[in-house]
Amino acid sequence: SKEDVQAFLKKNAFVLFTVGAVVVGIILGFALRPYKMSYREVKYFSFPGEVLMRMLQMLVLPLLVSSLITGMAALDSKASGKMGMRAVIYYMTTTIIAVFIGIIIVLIIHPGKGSKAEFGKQQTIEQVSPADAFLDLIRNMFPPNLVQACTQQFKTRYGKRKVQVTITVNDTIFNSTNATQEVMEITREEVIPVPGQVNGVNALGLVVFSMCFGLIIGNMKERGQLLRDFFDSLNDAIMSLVAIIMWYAPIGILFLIAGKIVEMDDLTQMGGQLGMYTITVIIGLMIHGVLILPMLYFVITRQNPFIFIAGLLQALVTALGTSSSSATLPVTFKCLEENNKIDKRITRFILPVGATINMDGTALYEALAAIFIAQVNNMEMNFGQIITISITATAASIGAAGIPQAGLVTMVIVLTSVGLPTDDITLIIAVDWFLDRLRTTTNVLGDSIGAGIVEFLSRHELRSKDVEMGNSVLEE
Ligand code: DAS
Repeated sequence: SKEDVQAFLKKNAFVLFTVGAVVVGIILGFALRPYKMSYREVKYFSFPGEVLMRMLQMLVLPLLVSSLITGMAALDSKASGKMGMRAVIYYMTTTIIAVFIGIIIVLIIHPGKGSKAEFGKQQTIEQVSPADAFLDLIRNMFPPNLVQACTQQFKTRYGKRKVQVTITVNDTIFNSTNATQEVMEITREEVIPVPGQVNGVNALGLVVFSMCFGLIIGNMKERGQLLRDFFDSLNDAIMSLVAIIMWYAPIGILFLIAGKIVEMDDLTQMGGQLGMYTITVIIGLMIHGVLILPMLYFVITRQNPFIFIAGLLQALVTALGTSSSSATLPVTFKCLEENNKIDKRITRFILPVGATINMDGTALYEALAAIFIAQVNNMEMNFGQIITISITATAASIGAAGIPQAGLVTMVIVLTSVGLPTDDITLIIAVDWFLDRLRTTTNVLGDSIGAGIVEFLSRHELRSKDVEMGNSVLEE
């Protein structure tokens, strides 16, 4: 019928616009590069993109809280416990697979061959001890002030900054025949507080709180009804806002991508190690996103994974444009619920957690990058060190916030744990903006396929819950 056709066009117009936006953005970006815009001009030019980022981020907080609370409240504790277990097993398995792919690929391709090239801007990066970073992860889970948790993430308090003092001794008095200069280097390390970086929402803290809160009001019988209705209706309202913003998304994505291409560093330094590194990361992410995850989806659900992924296209493109899985969260919800018909009880419960802690792309990237830095420094990593890297890369991906280039910050933990020079992160900064977009896309893909798999595995609980709800409706 006419309505069907209209609905079809409307749905696909979205996808067409969004994919078109990426293409036009890339072309426009390269076309404008010769004009060498100033920093200010680039900022003006990419302003429509900045507005999209802000609109999406604006929704993250109410969406995350309301969806998790309603999601948890809609399930009884036994069902949510089972689903939670499945989700955690999925998250852990896929993250560990991702880490191993990263390690194997970087060992095989060995992009760090040759002598160390100087690409990055030199910059001293704070060192953070893995133990402190781990404690901070736990601290972030329990924000002492919920209002503050909505505005900032707790950042590692203690870091070691190397203070280097170089003293030159002119040794002429004692050794007149050999009037050389002796250079003595005294290096001391002291523990100093690293200034906290304000990072947007402390999603992890809000996730923990909302899950507990949702579980409680779900068990409160009639006394909880008011709260359940409140958050349910809040969630619906926010999702309607998402629908409006999605019409603007292609324009924003176009300018985000074009602006980034205009301002990126020259690609001349991309030859050699850095170029090989970029290719290695792309191959690793492709293996995980195009091969492993779809295969896993197929093996478990026996359904075509690529049809599932086609439904996600808009979310994936938004991830590519924003390089933030939190900012993409609203779009991920829309795609999964509307295109892929995933049960709302699953998406509400699984997606906010996934966007916060499940980052396959980031985990793969951090392990790969750490070994690349070792290769560049001609350091052989032994088996124990590789295991350490896989553990810390997993932890670092859990701790990374779903915001642009968060993975670069948490990489300090991975490097420190095996004694690699943290300053060498600067070697890969030049390409990180680009690789960040790709790993964010992989992160969003991992979360979404997880929702599909957990829904499939939980169909019994969902069905019996439906029956139970149906019964209660009859009784009313
Ligand atoms: N860009 C991040 C994300 O939102 C994570 C990262 O920097 O790796 O998924």
